[in-house]
Amino acid sequence: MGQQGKMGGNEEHVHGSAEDTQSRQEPTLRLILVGRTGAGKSATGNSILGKRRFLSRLGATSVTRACTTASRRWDKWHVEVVDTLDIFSSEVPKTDPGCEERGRCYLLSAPGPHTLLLVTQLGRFTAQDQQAVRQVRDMFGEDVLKWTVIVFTRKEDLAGGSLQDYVGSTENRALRKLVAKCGGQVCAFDNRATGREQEVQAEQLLGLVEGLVWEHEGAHYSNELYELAHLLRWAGREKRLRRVVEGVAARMRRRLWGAWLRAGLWAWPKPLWS
Ligand SMILES: Nc1nc2c(ncn2[C@@H]2O[C@H](COP(=O)(O)OP(=O)(O)O)[C@@H](O)[C@H]2O)c(=O)[nH]1
Ligand SMILES: [Mg+2]
Repeated sequence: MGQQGKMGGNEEHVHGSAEDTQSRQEPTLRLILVGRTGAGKSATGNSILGKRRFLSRLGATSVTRACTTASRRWDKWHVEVVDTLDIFSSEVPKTDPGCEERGRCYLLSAPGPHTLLLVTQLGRFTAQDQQAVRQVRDMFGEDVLKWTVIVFTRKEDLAGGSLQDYVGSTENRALRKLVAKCGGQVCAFDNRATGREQEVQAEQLLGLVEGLVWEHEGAHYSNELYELAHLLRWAGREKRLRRVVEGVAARMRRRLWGAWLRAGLWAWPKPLWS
């Protein structure tokens, strides 16, 4: 179950550039880019930051080699963005067999994200996207969707039309259900945009995120693994990572067993008592 944690950016970050924010006193917004490979996560991250910090490239394979963070200032906020690699596809047992990368993602976003940005391509919400959503829920918890904004890339395909109209009239049932679960929080990016147009898009999204923070009374998302990371904040780097990785692995095993059990019961030919 997800819980609410207190807002604040003073958590010690153990990996990557976020470590440097340990003594930061200014209010922080932590965002994680999630979604299928090729949806435009890294490109969206760059648009939010207004500079190329994440590697984004056309192609079926993920070009982000490890979860990384980069930051910017916006209004009074220090905004930290975590870009993720291929940890939300059906291939994840092969790409992250020991859950190390998922553990790193937890530590990079500790003590918990203010918003998850679920990136998908406009007009192409596919089975792979649905798989990514399942992985996100398995990794973080069911109610993380209350902390999620759906970001549609290739906004240019709207050709001036309204995103709300598109979302309201889509015949893709899975997408409609997801939008409802995310409380209707949607946003669109043309990641080819530059200059003022790029900044306006980023500000629209950050405004949405700020709205979510107020809605959650300043709380960021948290669960037992973020709490574990917080408890171990003074432990050594390796020990903290190892314990969180073990926690993620145990959580994923529990989810898998649950799914098998449910599938087994559905597949049962007739009631046991008949
Ligand atoms: N035309 C267009 N291409 C985009 C947009 N967003 C991403 N792309 C392209 O989609 C491809 C995959 O993007 P990338 O950021 O690497 O996806 P990731 O795997 O989710 O990180 C790249 O070639 C991007 O240039 C967009 O808004 N418009
Ligand atoms: Mg990427």
